[in-house]
Amino acid sequence: MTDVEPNAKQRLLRTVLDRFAIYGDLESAVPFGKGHINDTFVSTWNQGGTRLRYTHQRINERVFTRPGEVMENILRVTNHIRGKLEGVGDRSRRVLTVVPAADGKPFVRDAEGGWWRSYCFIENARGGDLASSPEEAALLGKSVGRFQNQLADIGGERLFETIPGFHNMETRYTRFHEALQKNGSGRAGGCRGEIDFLLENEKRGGLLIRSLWEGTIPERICHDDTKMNNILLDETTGEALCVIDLDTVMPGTSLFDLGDLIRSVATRVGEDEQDLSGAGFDPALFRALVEGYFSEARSFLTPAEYALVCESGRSMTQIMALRFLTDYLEGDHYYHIDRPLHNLDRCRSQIALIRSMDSQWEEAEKTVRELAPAVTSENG
Ligand code: ADP
Ligand code: GN1
Ligand code: MG
Repeated sequence: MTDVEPNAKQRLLRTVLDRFAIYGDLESAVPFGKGHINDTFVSTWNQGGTRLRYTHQRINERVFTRPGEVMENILRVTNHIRGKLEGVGDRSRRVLTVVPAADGKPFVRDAEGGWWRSYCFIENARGGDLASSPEEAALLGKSVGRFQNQLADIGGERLFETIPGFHNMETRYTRFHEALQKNGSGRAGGCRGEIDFLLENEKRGGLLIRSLWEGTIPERICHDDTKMNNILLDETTGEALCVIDLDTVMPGTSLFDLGDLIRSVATRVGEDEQDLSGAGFDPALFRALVEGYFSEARSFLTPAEYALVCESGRSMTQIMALRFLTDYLEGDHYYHIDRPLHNLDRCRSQIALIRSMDSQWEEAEKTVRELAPAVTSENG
C-alpha cells in the first residue's frame, strides 16, 4: 500500500478482505513473508470454531501493469495443475488456490484502484533462502521440473507475457546503460568494480536469450522466478510441496527456471549476505539440484537445453546482478530494501557467485554430462 498511515492501511485492508468470498469472523490480518514485489498479508478467520488462514496480496502495479492478465494466467495455470493432481489428498497444499471475490471475480479493486487477490494459506510449510543439504536441493530441482512438466500440455491461447522482456538481457543492459549515463542517484562512482564486471560480461550474458530467439532452444511455459524462497517445503517431511509466486508464469525457456534455481540453491550464501567471505558456488548442491530437476524434466529436455545448463546458472545470476545494480543506480525504486546499500550488496553477492562458478566451470560441465540422460530422438 502507498504512503498511508498504519490505521488507514488496516482499514483499507479490512474493507478489501470483506469483499472476498471468505466466511466466518476475521480475527487478524498482518503483513507476511519476504517477497520483494507485492504487499503480502496473512489473515486468520474463525469459521464455525475452526481457525483458517488466507494469504492476500496487493499486486504491485508498477511491476505488473496489467494485473487482470496476471490473474487470468494464474487461474489457467492453477486450474491446469489442479487437474493433474486429481485424487492427491492434500492437493490444496500442492497448488495455489485462488479465493474469488464475492462477485465471483478473481480479484478485488480497492478504493485507490489497487488490485488484490487471495489464496488459501498453505499451512505447515516454509520457504527458505539457502538449501540445507543436497537432499533438499534435489527436492527443489524436482519440484520445478515437475512444475514445468505439469504445464507442458496446457494448450489454448499463449499465456500473457505479464512483464514483457522480463529475462531479456539485451533490454536489461539498455536500461543499465541509461542508468549509468544519467547517474541520477550519484552512486555510480562508488561501484566502479561492479559496473566494470557487468560491462565486461555483457556479450556472454545474452547467450541464453539469443538461443531462444534463434530457436536453438524451444519456447516453453516457465515460472520465471524460481528462487528458493518461492518454493514451499513441508515443515514436517521437508518435501518440496508447492511452487508459489505465479505472477511471472509465461512463455520463456526452461533454462530461465533452472538457471534461477542454480543461482539461489547451488550457493553457499544468500543474495542478501553482506559478508561474502564464505560466498561461492557449491558443486555438491549443484549436482543434487540438477539431478533432481532432470529426473522430472528428462521427458522433454533437448540436447541444446542440456548443453546450456551451466550457462543458464551464470546468465540468471548475471541478470540479477545487473537488475540489482540498475535499481541501486536508479535510486532503489524496484526491489523492497531494508538498508541503503541493500541492492548494491545483492549485486555483490551475485558477482561473487559468478566468479566462483567460473573457477569451477569444467567440473560443473562434467557433472551435467554425467547426469544428462542419453537424449531420445523425440526430444532432439
Ligand atoms: P512476492 O511476489 O512479493 O515475492 P510471493 O507471492 O512470493 O510475493 O509471496 C511472499 C511470501 O508470502 C512467500 O515467500 C511466502 O512465504 C508467502 N506466501 C505467499 N503465498 C502463500 C500461501 N498461499 N501460503 C503460504 N505462504 C504464502
Ligand atoms: C523478485 O518477487 P520475488 O521477491 O519472489 C523478482 C525476481 C528476482 C528476485 C530476487 C517480478 O522476486 O525476478 O529474481 O526478486 N521478481 C520480479 O530476489 O521482479
Ligand atoms: Mg516471491
